[in-house]
Amino acid sequence: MFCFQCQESAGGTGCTIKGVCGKPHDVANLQDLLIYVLKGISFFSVGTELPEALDRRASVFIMDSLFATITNANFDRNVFVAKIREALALRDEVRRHWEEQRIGAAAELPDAAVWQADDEASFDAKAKSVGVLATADPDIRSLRELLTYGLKGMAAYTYHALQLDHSNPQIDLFMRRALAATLDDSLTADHLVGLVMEAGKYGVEAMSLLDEANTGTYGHPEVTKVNIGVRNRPGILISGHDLKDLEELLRQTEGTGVDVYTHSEMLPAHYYPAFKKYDHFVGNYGNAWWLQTTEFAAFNGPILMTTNCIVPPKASYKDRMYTTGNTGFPGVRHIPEGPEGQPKDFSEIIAHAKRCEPPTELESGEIVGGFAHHTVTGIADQVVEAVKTGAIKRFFVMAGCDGRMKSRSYYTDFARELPRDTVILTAGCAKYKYNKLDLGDIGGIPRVLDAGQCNDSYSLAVIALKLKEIFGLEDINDLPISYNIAWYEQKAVIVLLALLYLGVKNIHLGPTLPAFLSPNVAKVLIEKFGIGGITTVEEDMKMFLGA
Ligand code: SF4
Ligand code: SF3
Repeated sequence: MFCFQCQESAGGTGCTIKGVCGKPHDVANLQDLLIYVLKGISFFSVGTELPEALDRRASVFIMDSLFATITNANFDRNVFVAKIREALALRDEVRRHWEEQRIGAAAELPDAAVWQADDEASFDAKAKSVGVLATADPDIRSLRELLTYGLKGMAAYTYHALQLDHSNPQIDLFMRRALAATLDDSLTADHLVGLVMEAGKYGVEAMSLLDEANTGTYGHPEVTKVNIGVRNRPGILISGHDLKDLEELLRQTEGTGVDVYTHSEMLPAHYYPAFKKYDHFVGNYGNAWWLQTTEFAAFNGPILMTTNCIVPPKASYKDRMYTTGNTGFPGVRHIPEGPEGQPKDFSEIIAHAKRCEPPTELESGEIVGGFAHHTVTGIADQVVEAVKTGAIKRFFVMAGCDGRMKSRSYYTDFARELPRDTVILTAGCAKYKYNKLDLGDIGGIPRVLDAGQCNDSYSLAVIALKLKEIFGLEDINDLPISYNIAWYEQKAVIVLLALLYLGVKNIHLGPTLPAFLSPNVAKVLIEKFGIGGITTVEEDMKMFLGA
């Protein structure tokens, strides 16, 4: 195996024996093979008129499969074996239409378009040769992977939007075009840089689509105080990012005597008006994903993982853990999709909760959030006034991911050391590094404004664009906003590409720059966009504040 898609890749270069995330080598290879066959499907579908139902099936399959390979989502080899089989059948179905419509001489077909096998042993054998290292040129490899990881993040957004019946065929078509392009050896680095930038454009569209889906279905997030203590009844802990699963779980647990708590990236669900009506939706339990091994043990009740990030479970709670959607882990029970048009059935988890003790309290108090674009633009006058009077000197976008590395304590220290006339704009689980610090407020505006999940990073872009408009600025970079973003998995990659597409410069990424950036590709990003890493809190504070 060779995987370097996330920030925790071994040695800062790539995982080769087993993932630091716990992904076994055979699963890593099968994920590579699945992506390889997706490229084959894409090859035949670019420019081919497909019957509507097949076209839709291909789009959904591609987004679903890309999402399944995101870091910490699915560790189950059986899932990937089944998906590879389905991918091969779908590819050949698409191929038949391509053959019927093809005009001119037969071109040489790439191996991803023709390779065939049916048995697992052949899958495992082939999987070893189709991964990242199959591209020899380090810069082309770097750009192909940067593009692919951006697509994985984009697929996560479109997948969530689709759960709420929102889709955009243009985004789906771009995904196929981009995947097919990674098979084309005639494309130069410049071509691929162009596609990477285009991915940023479609990334903005995908985030906007999801924002529309979420706010259209559940209302605009509101400023909300979220309880972080517990009650004395059995509970279910729901983690990941899928709001549709949460909605269904809340409905099915109503009146059962079982409470529902959010964990990690599900925290922002409390900000939506649609979920406030449930009395048994108690609060948020614990912190960011990587602390789940202790927090899930203490929860005492069942845990439902709806998306990334799963840490290989400890025996102390493995039998209380459930996966659903695109997540999976061997030996952990999986809640399947409901029958056509019907909701998923969570009765097994609810019955399980009733047999469990209430959660052990980890902490008490409240945290505040709900500062998505609708809320912040609603108080824009107040914010603008605070900027004009100098009460707010600068905003710091500190969105993104949290992670295990000790070096991430930088973000807690950075938040703490920021001058009191600065405001942090955040989204994603990165917030857990500072959302329980008492950083105060500026004239009633909290110094940490949490817009929501990493999926809601779009809000931060909308806020920046709105401020640019109000201040009558030509360039988004003239705003008093600095970007000090923490990344871990591939949704952060598409957020980064989206920000670059919107013209944001001088973004700092940490705790380390991606291992998948070759020195030349990193150089382009540094020279063209001023991308940088982080150093020490002291040095970076001077750099950002020009002191
Ligand atoms: Fe390693 Fe990250 Fe890949 Fe897991 S996802 S195998 S930790 S690079
Ligand atoms: Fe976190 Fe996994 Fe990225 Fe959604 S839960 S931000 S890491």
